Amino acid sequence: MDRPSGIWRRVAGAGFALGLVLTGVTPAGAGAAGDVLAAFCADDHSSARVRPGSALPERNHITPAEQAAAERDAQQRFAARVAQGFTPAAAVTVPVVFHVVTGSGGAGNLTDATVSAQISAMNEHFSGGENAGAPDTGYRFTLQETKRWANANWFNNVDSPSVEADMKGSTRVGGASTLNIWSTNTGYLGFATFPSWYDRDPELDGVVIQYGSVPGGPIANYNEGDTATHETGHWLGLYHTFQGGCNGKGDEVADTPAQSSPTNGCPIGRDSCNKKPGVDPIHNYMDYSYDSCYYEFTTGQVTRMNSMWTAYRA
Ligand SMILES: [Ca+2]
Ligand SMILES: [Ca+2]
Ligand SMILES: [Zn+2]
Repeated sequence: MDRPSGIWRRVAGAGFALGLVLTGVTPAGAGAAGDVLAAFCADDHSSARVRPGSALPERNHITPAEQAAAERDAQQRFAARVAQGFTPAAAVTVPVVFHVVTGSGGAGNLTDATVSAQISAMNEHFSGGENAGAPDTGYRFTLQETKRWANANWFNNVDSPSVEADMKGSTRVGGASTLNIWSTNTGYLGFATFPSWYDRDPELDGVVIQYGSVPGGPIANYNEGDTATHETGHWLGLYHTFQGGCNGKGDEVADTPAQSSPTNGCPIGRDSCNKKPGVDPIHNYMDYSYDSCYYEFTTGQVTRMNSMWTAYRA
């Protein structure tokens, strides 16, 4: 494919974490930690969360022109839906089909309990349960089915667009309102499709996560299940909080302060657009901060998700 096909939350190369993992135990439900350690043993590379030496292609670049076109399409679709009598729902329950893809020797074979913990984490995050000031988005997720696929090619090579298409095309369930999540050994923390891409590529619709990012997984600082929340935010139509940088329309959400670049870690008070009001929204699920740093979506993001749901998924 010759166009961006995913929005990627990148894996951090957290070299300092290696010792912690080696001296610890393999987290429950996380599968073989060795694969993850081999993949992630690299030094930290600041805010971009790029794995040093990675040959993975850049797949999340949304140009200003693409963003403008997407916004026009969304507004037209939303207006058409409203004209048909649809109104944004105050609460949406999303059925989830969770695909546990496994490699050789059962690598990545998340337990049912871990899958359940991942869904619970998403519900806590989307309900505003991590911070008193966080709004309840109204989105909830119910596990419709867990499917298990022993396929080392899908597991290890999902970052290849052809393998991704084969995996998704062979396994995806439901229509635009069903969230399919595939846990794999992707070299990224995760990636997702935007709702506006559904009509063009319905078989690709959904979220792919690194199996080590689930609650209790082996990826230090990114193992509280927040990656699935971040990717689901994209699936519901949210951009990164740093989309567009300091100027212009940014992430198209008014109550997330402008941000020039992704956040790494949890730098309280970071202000990457110091000529724009507000400090960076480092606690927002749509930044790149540590899982422990995330605690909110904003009311503006809720409004945007509802509009996108009405336009594309209702
Ligand atoms: Ca904003
Ligand atoms: Ca600022
Ligand atoms: Zn992302």
